[in-house]
Amino acid sequence: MNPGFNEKKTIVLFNPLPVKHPIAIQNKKTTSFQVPLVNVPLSLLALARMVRDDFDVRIFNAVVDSDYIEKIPDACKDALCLAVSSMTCYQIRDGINVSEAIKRRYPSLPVIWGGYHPSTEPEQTLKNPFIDIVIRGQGELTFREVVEKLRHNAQLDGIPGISYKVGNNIFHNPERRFEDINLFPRLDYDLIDVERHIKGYKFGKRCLDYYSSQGCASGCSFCSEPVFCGRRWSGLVPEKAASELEYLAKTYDIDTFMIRDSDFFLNVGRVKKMFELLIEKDLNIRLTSVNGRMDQFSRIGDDVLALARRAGIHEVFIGFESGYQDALDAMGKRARVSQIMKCVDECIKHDLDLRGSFMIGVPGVDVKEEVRRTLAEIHRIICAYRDRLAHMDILLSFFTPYPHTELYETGVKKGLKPLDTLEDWGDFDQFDFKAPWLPQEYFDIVREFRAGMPWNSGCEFEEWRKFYNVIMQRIS
Ligand code: B12
Ligand code: SF4
Repeated sequence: MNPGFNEKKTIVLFNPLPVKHPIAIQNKKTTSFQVPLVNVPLSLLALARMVRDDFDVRIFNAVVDSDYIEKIPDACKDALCLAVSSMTCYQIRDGINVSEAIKRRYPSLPVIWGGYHPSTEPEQTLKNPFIDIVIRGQGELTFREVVEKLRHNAQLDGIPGISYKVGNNIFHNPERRFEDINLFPRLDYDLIDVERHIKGYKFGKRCLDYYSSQGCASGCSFCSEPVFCGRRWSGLVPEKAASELEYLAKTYDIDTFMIRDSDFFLNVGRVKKMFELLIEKDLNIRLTSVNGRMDQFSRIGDDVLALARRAGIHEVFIGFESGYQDALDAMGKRARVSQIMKCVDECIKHDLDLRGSFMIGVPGVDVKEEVRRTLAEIHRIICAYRDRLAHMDILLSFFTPYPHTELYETGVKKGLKPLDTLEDWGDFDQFDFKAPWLPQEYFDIVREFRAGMPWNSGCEFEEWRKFYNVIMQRIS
């Protein structure tokens, strides 16, 4: 039965499962081992806020809705569209499976994809027979316009920021301007079952995801962010961010927020004001995983960091990436190895926990030096935190290619097999990607080193020191 004139059409939004790896699923952790897999589907909430007044929005998040395979087809009956969000990971495979099931059952239901992967690979994405429309980049305004057109059965030409298929022909409309996120309404967390999205994290029991800015102004050559947002960035004004945090903390009894920005500290004036407001509000909340760039963080200044700590910032997340300057340069980090310990010293001085990430296997650099110096740098950080190991952790991963990044192209020249289809990307296991230029011996050493790090193995500092010396002897 078709909905009546005044009845709202249903829009089904789906966030597929990010990881398939058995360890991750078992522990409900991501590949980083420390970060819980349960995440608020912020991407979908960002879209939902634009359409919820006029449509009946149904959100499925695979990490919490374990029955999504059965429930989504029922929700799609008489719906206006199915919209899927995907990063470059197992989400693609899971998203394809669900899109296929829906298309087989409702062949005329439009299936829309958005997020980092489709945005950076729209053509390949649309070659998949079960996907009709790709929304590229920031989704809010584009999604709103697309569903309006679908509701009125109108043509999609003229909507900036989309790629779409008519028969076998793929069309790419011009790019859409990256909007100021202050123009959008606040996220409606009540569209999801918030209780099921609250996780324990570090010292907090009720941790919720939140973001206060979108995009990143840097141009690191391994990262999708510059391809996705063209180095643009937009941040909520401090008053808005502080009042949203206050609202969420009070409404859902939240003690910790996991901050999902890509470049939180970019505008120092903004964060200073936000910290002052949070101090004034005295919310007794912790902000964790707050992302900072090492070049900027190492120079940000004691006054800002002291304010940050008073405002509730308990942990910063810094992408150090490498202890080898050649690798940092190849990654376009615009940072110096010496800034790593500067950041560490700042964190210790201001009682900020540290979560740092490093990667091994950058194409085009001397592998032995890369491994040796990076492991040594990690050891240096561990030594600095030796009496307070619970206050730091390091995510050590392997270089993984992402579509249309500079280092993907370098990788292909160095023997990486090109990933030519959406399915190739979806089935590409990034859990521990061993690049063809990374010798097995070093790959194994890095994995052993990672498993032996104190927070992964449970060892004490002295034990760690001995283990580290043995590993380093094998490299020199
Ligand atoms: C939270 C998060 C996660 C969560 C899962 C999030 C989820 N969707 O379920 C976890 C921690 C599981 C995760 C995992 C990974 N992540 Co992650 N993650 C993030 C993070 C920090 C925030 C995402 C977010 O919610 N942003 C806020 C929302 C509002 O923004 P958005 O997602 O971009 O959505 C907007 C648009 O993209 C678009 N949009 C998005 N979806 C859709 C869908 C439709 C239909 C439409 C129309 C529009 C649309 O509209 C939205 C509003 O403007 C981002 C960085 C960032 N700041 O975005 C990285 C990021 C997305 N992750 C990234 C990566 C690489 C990963 C990993 C693959 C890393 C790895 N190798 O381990 C893993 C994958 C799984 C694994 N192996 O563990 C990359 C993405 C690169 C890429 N090409 O996909 C990012 C950009 C970080 C980075 N700079 O490298 N991640
Ligand atoms: S690695 Fe971090 S700083 Fe560099 S472009 Fe990506 S999000 Fe921005």
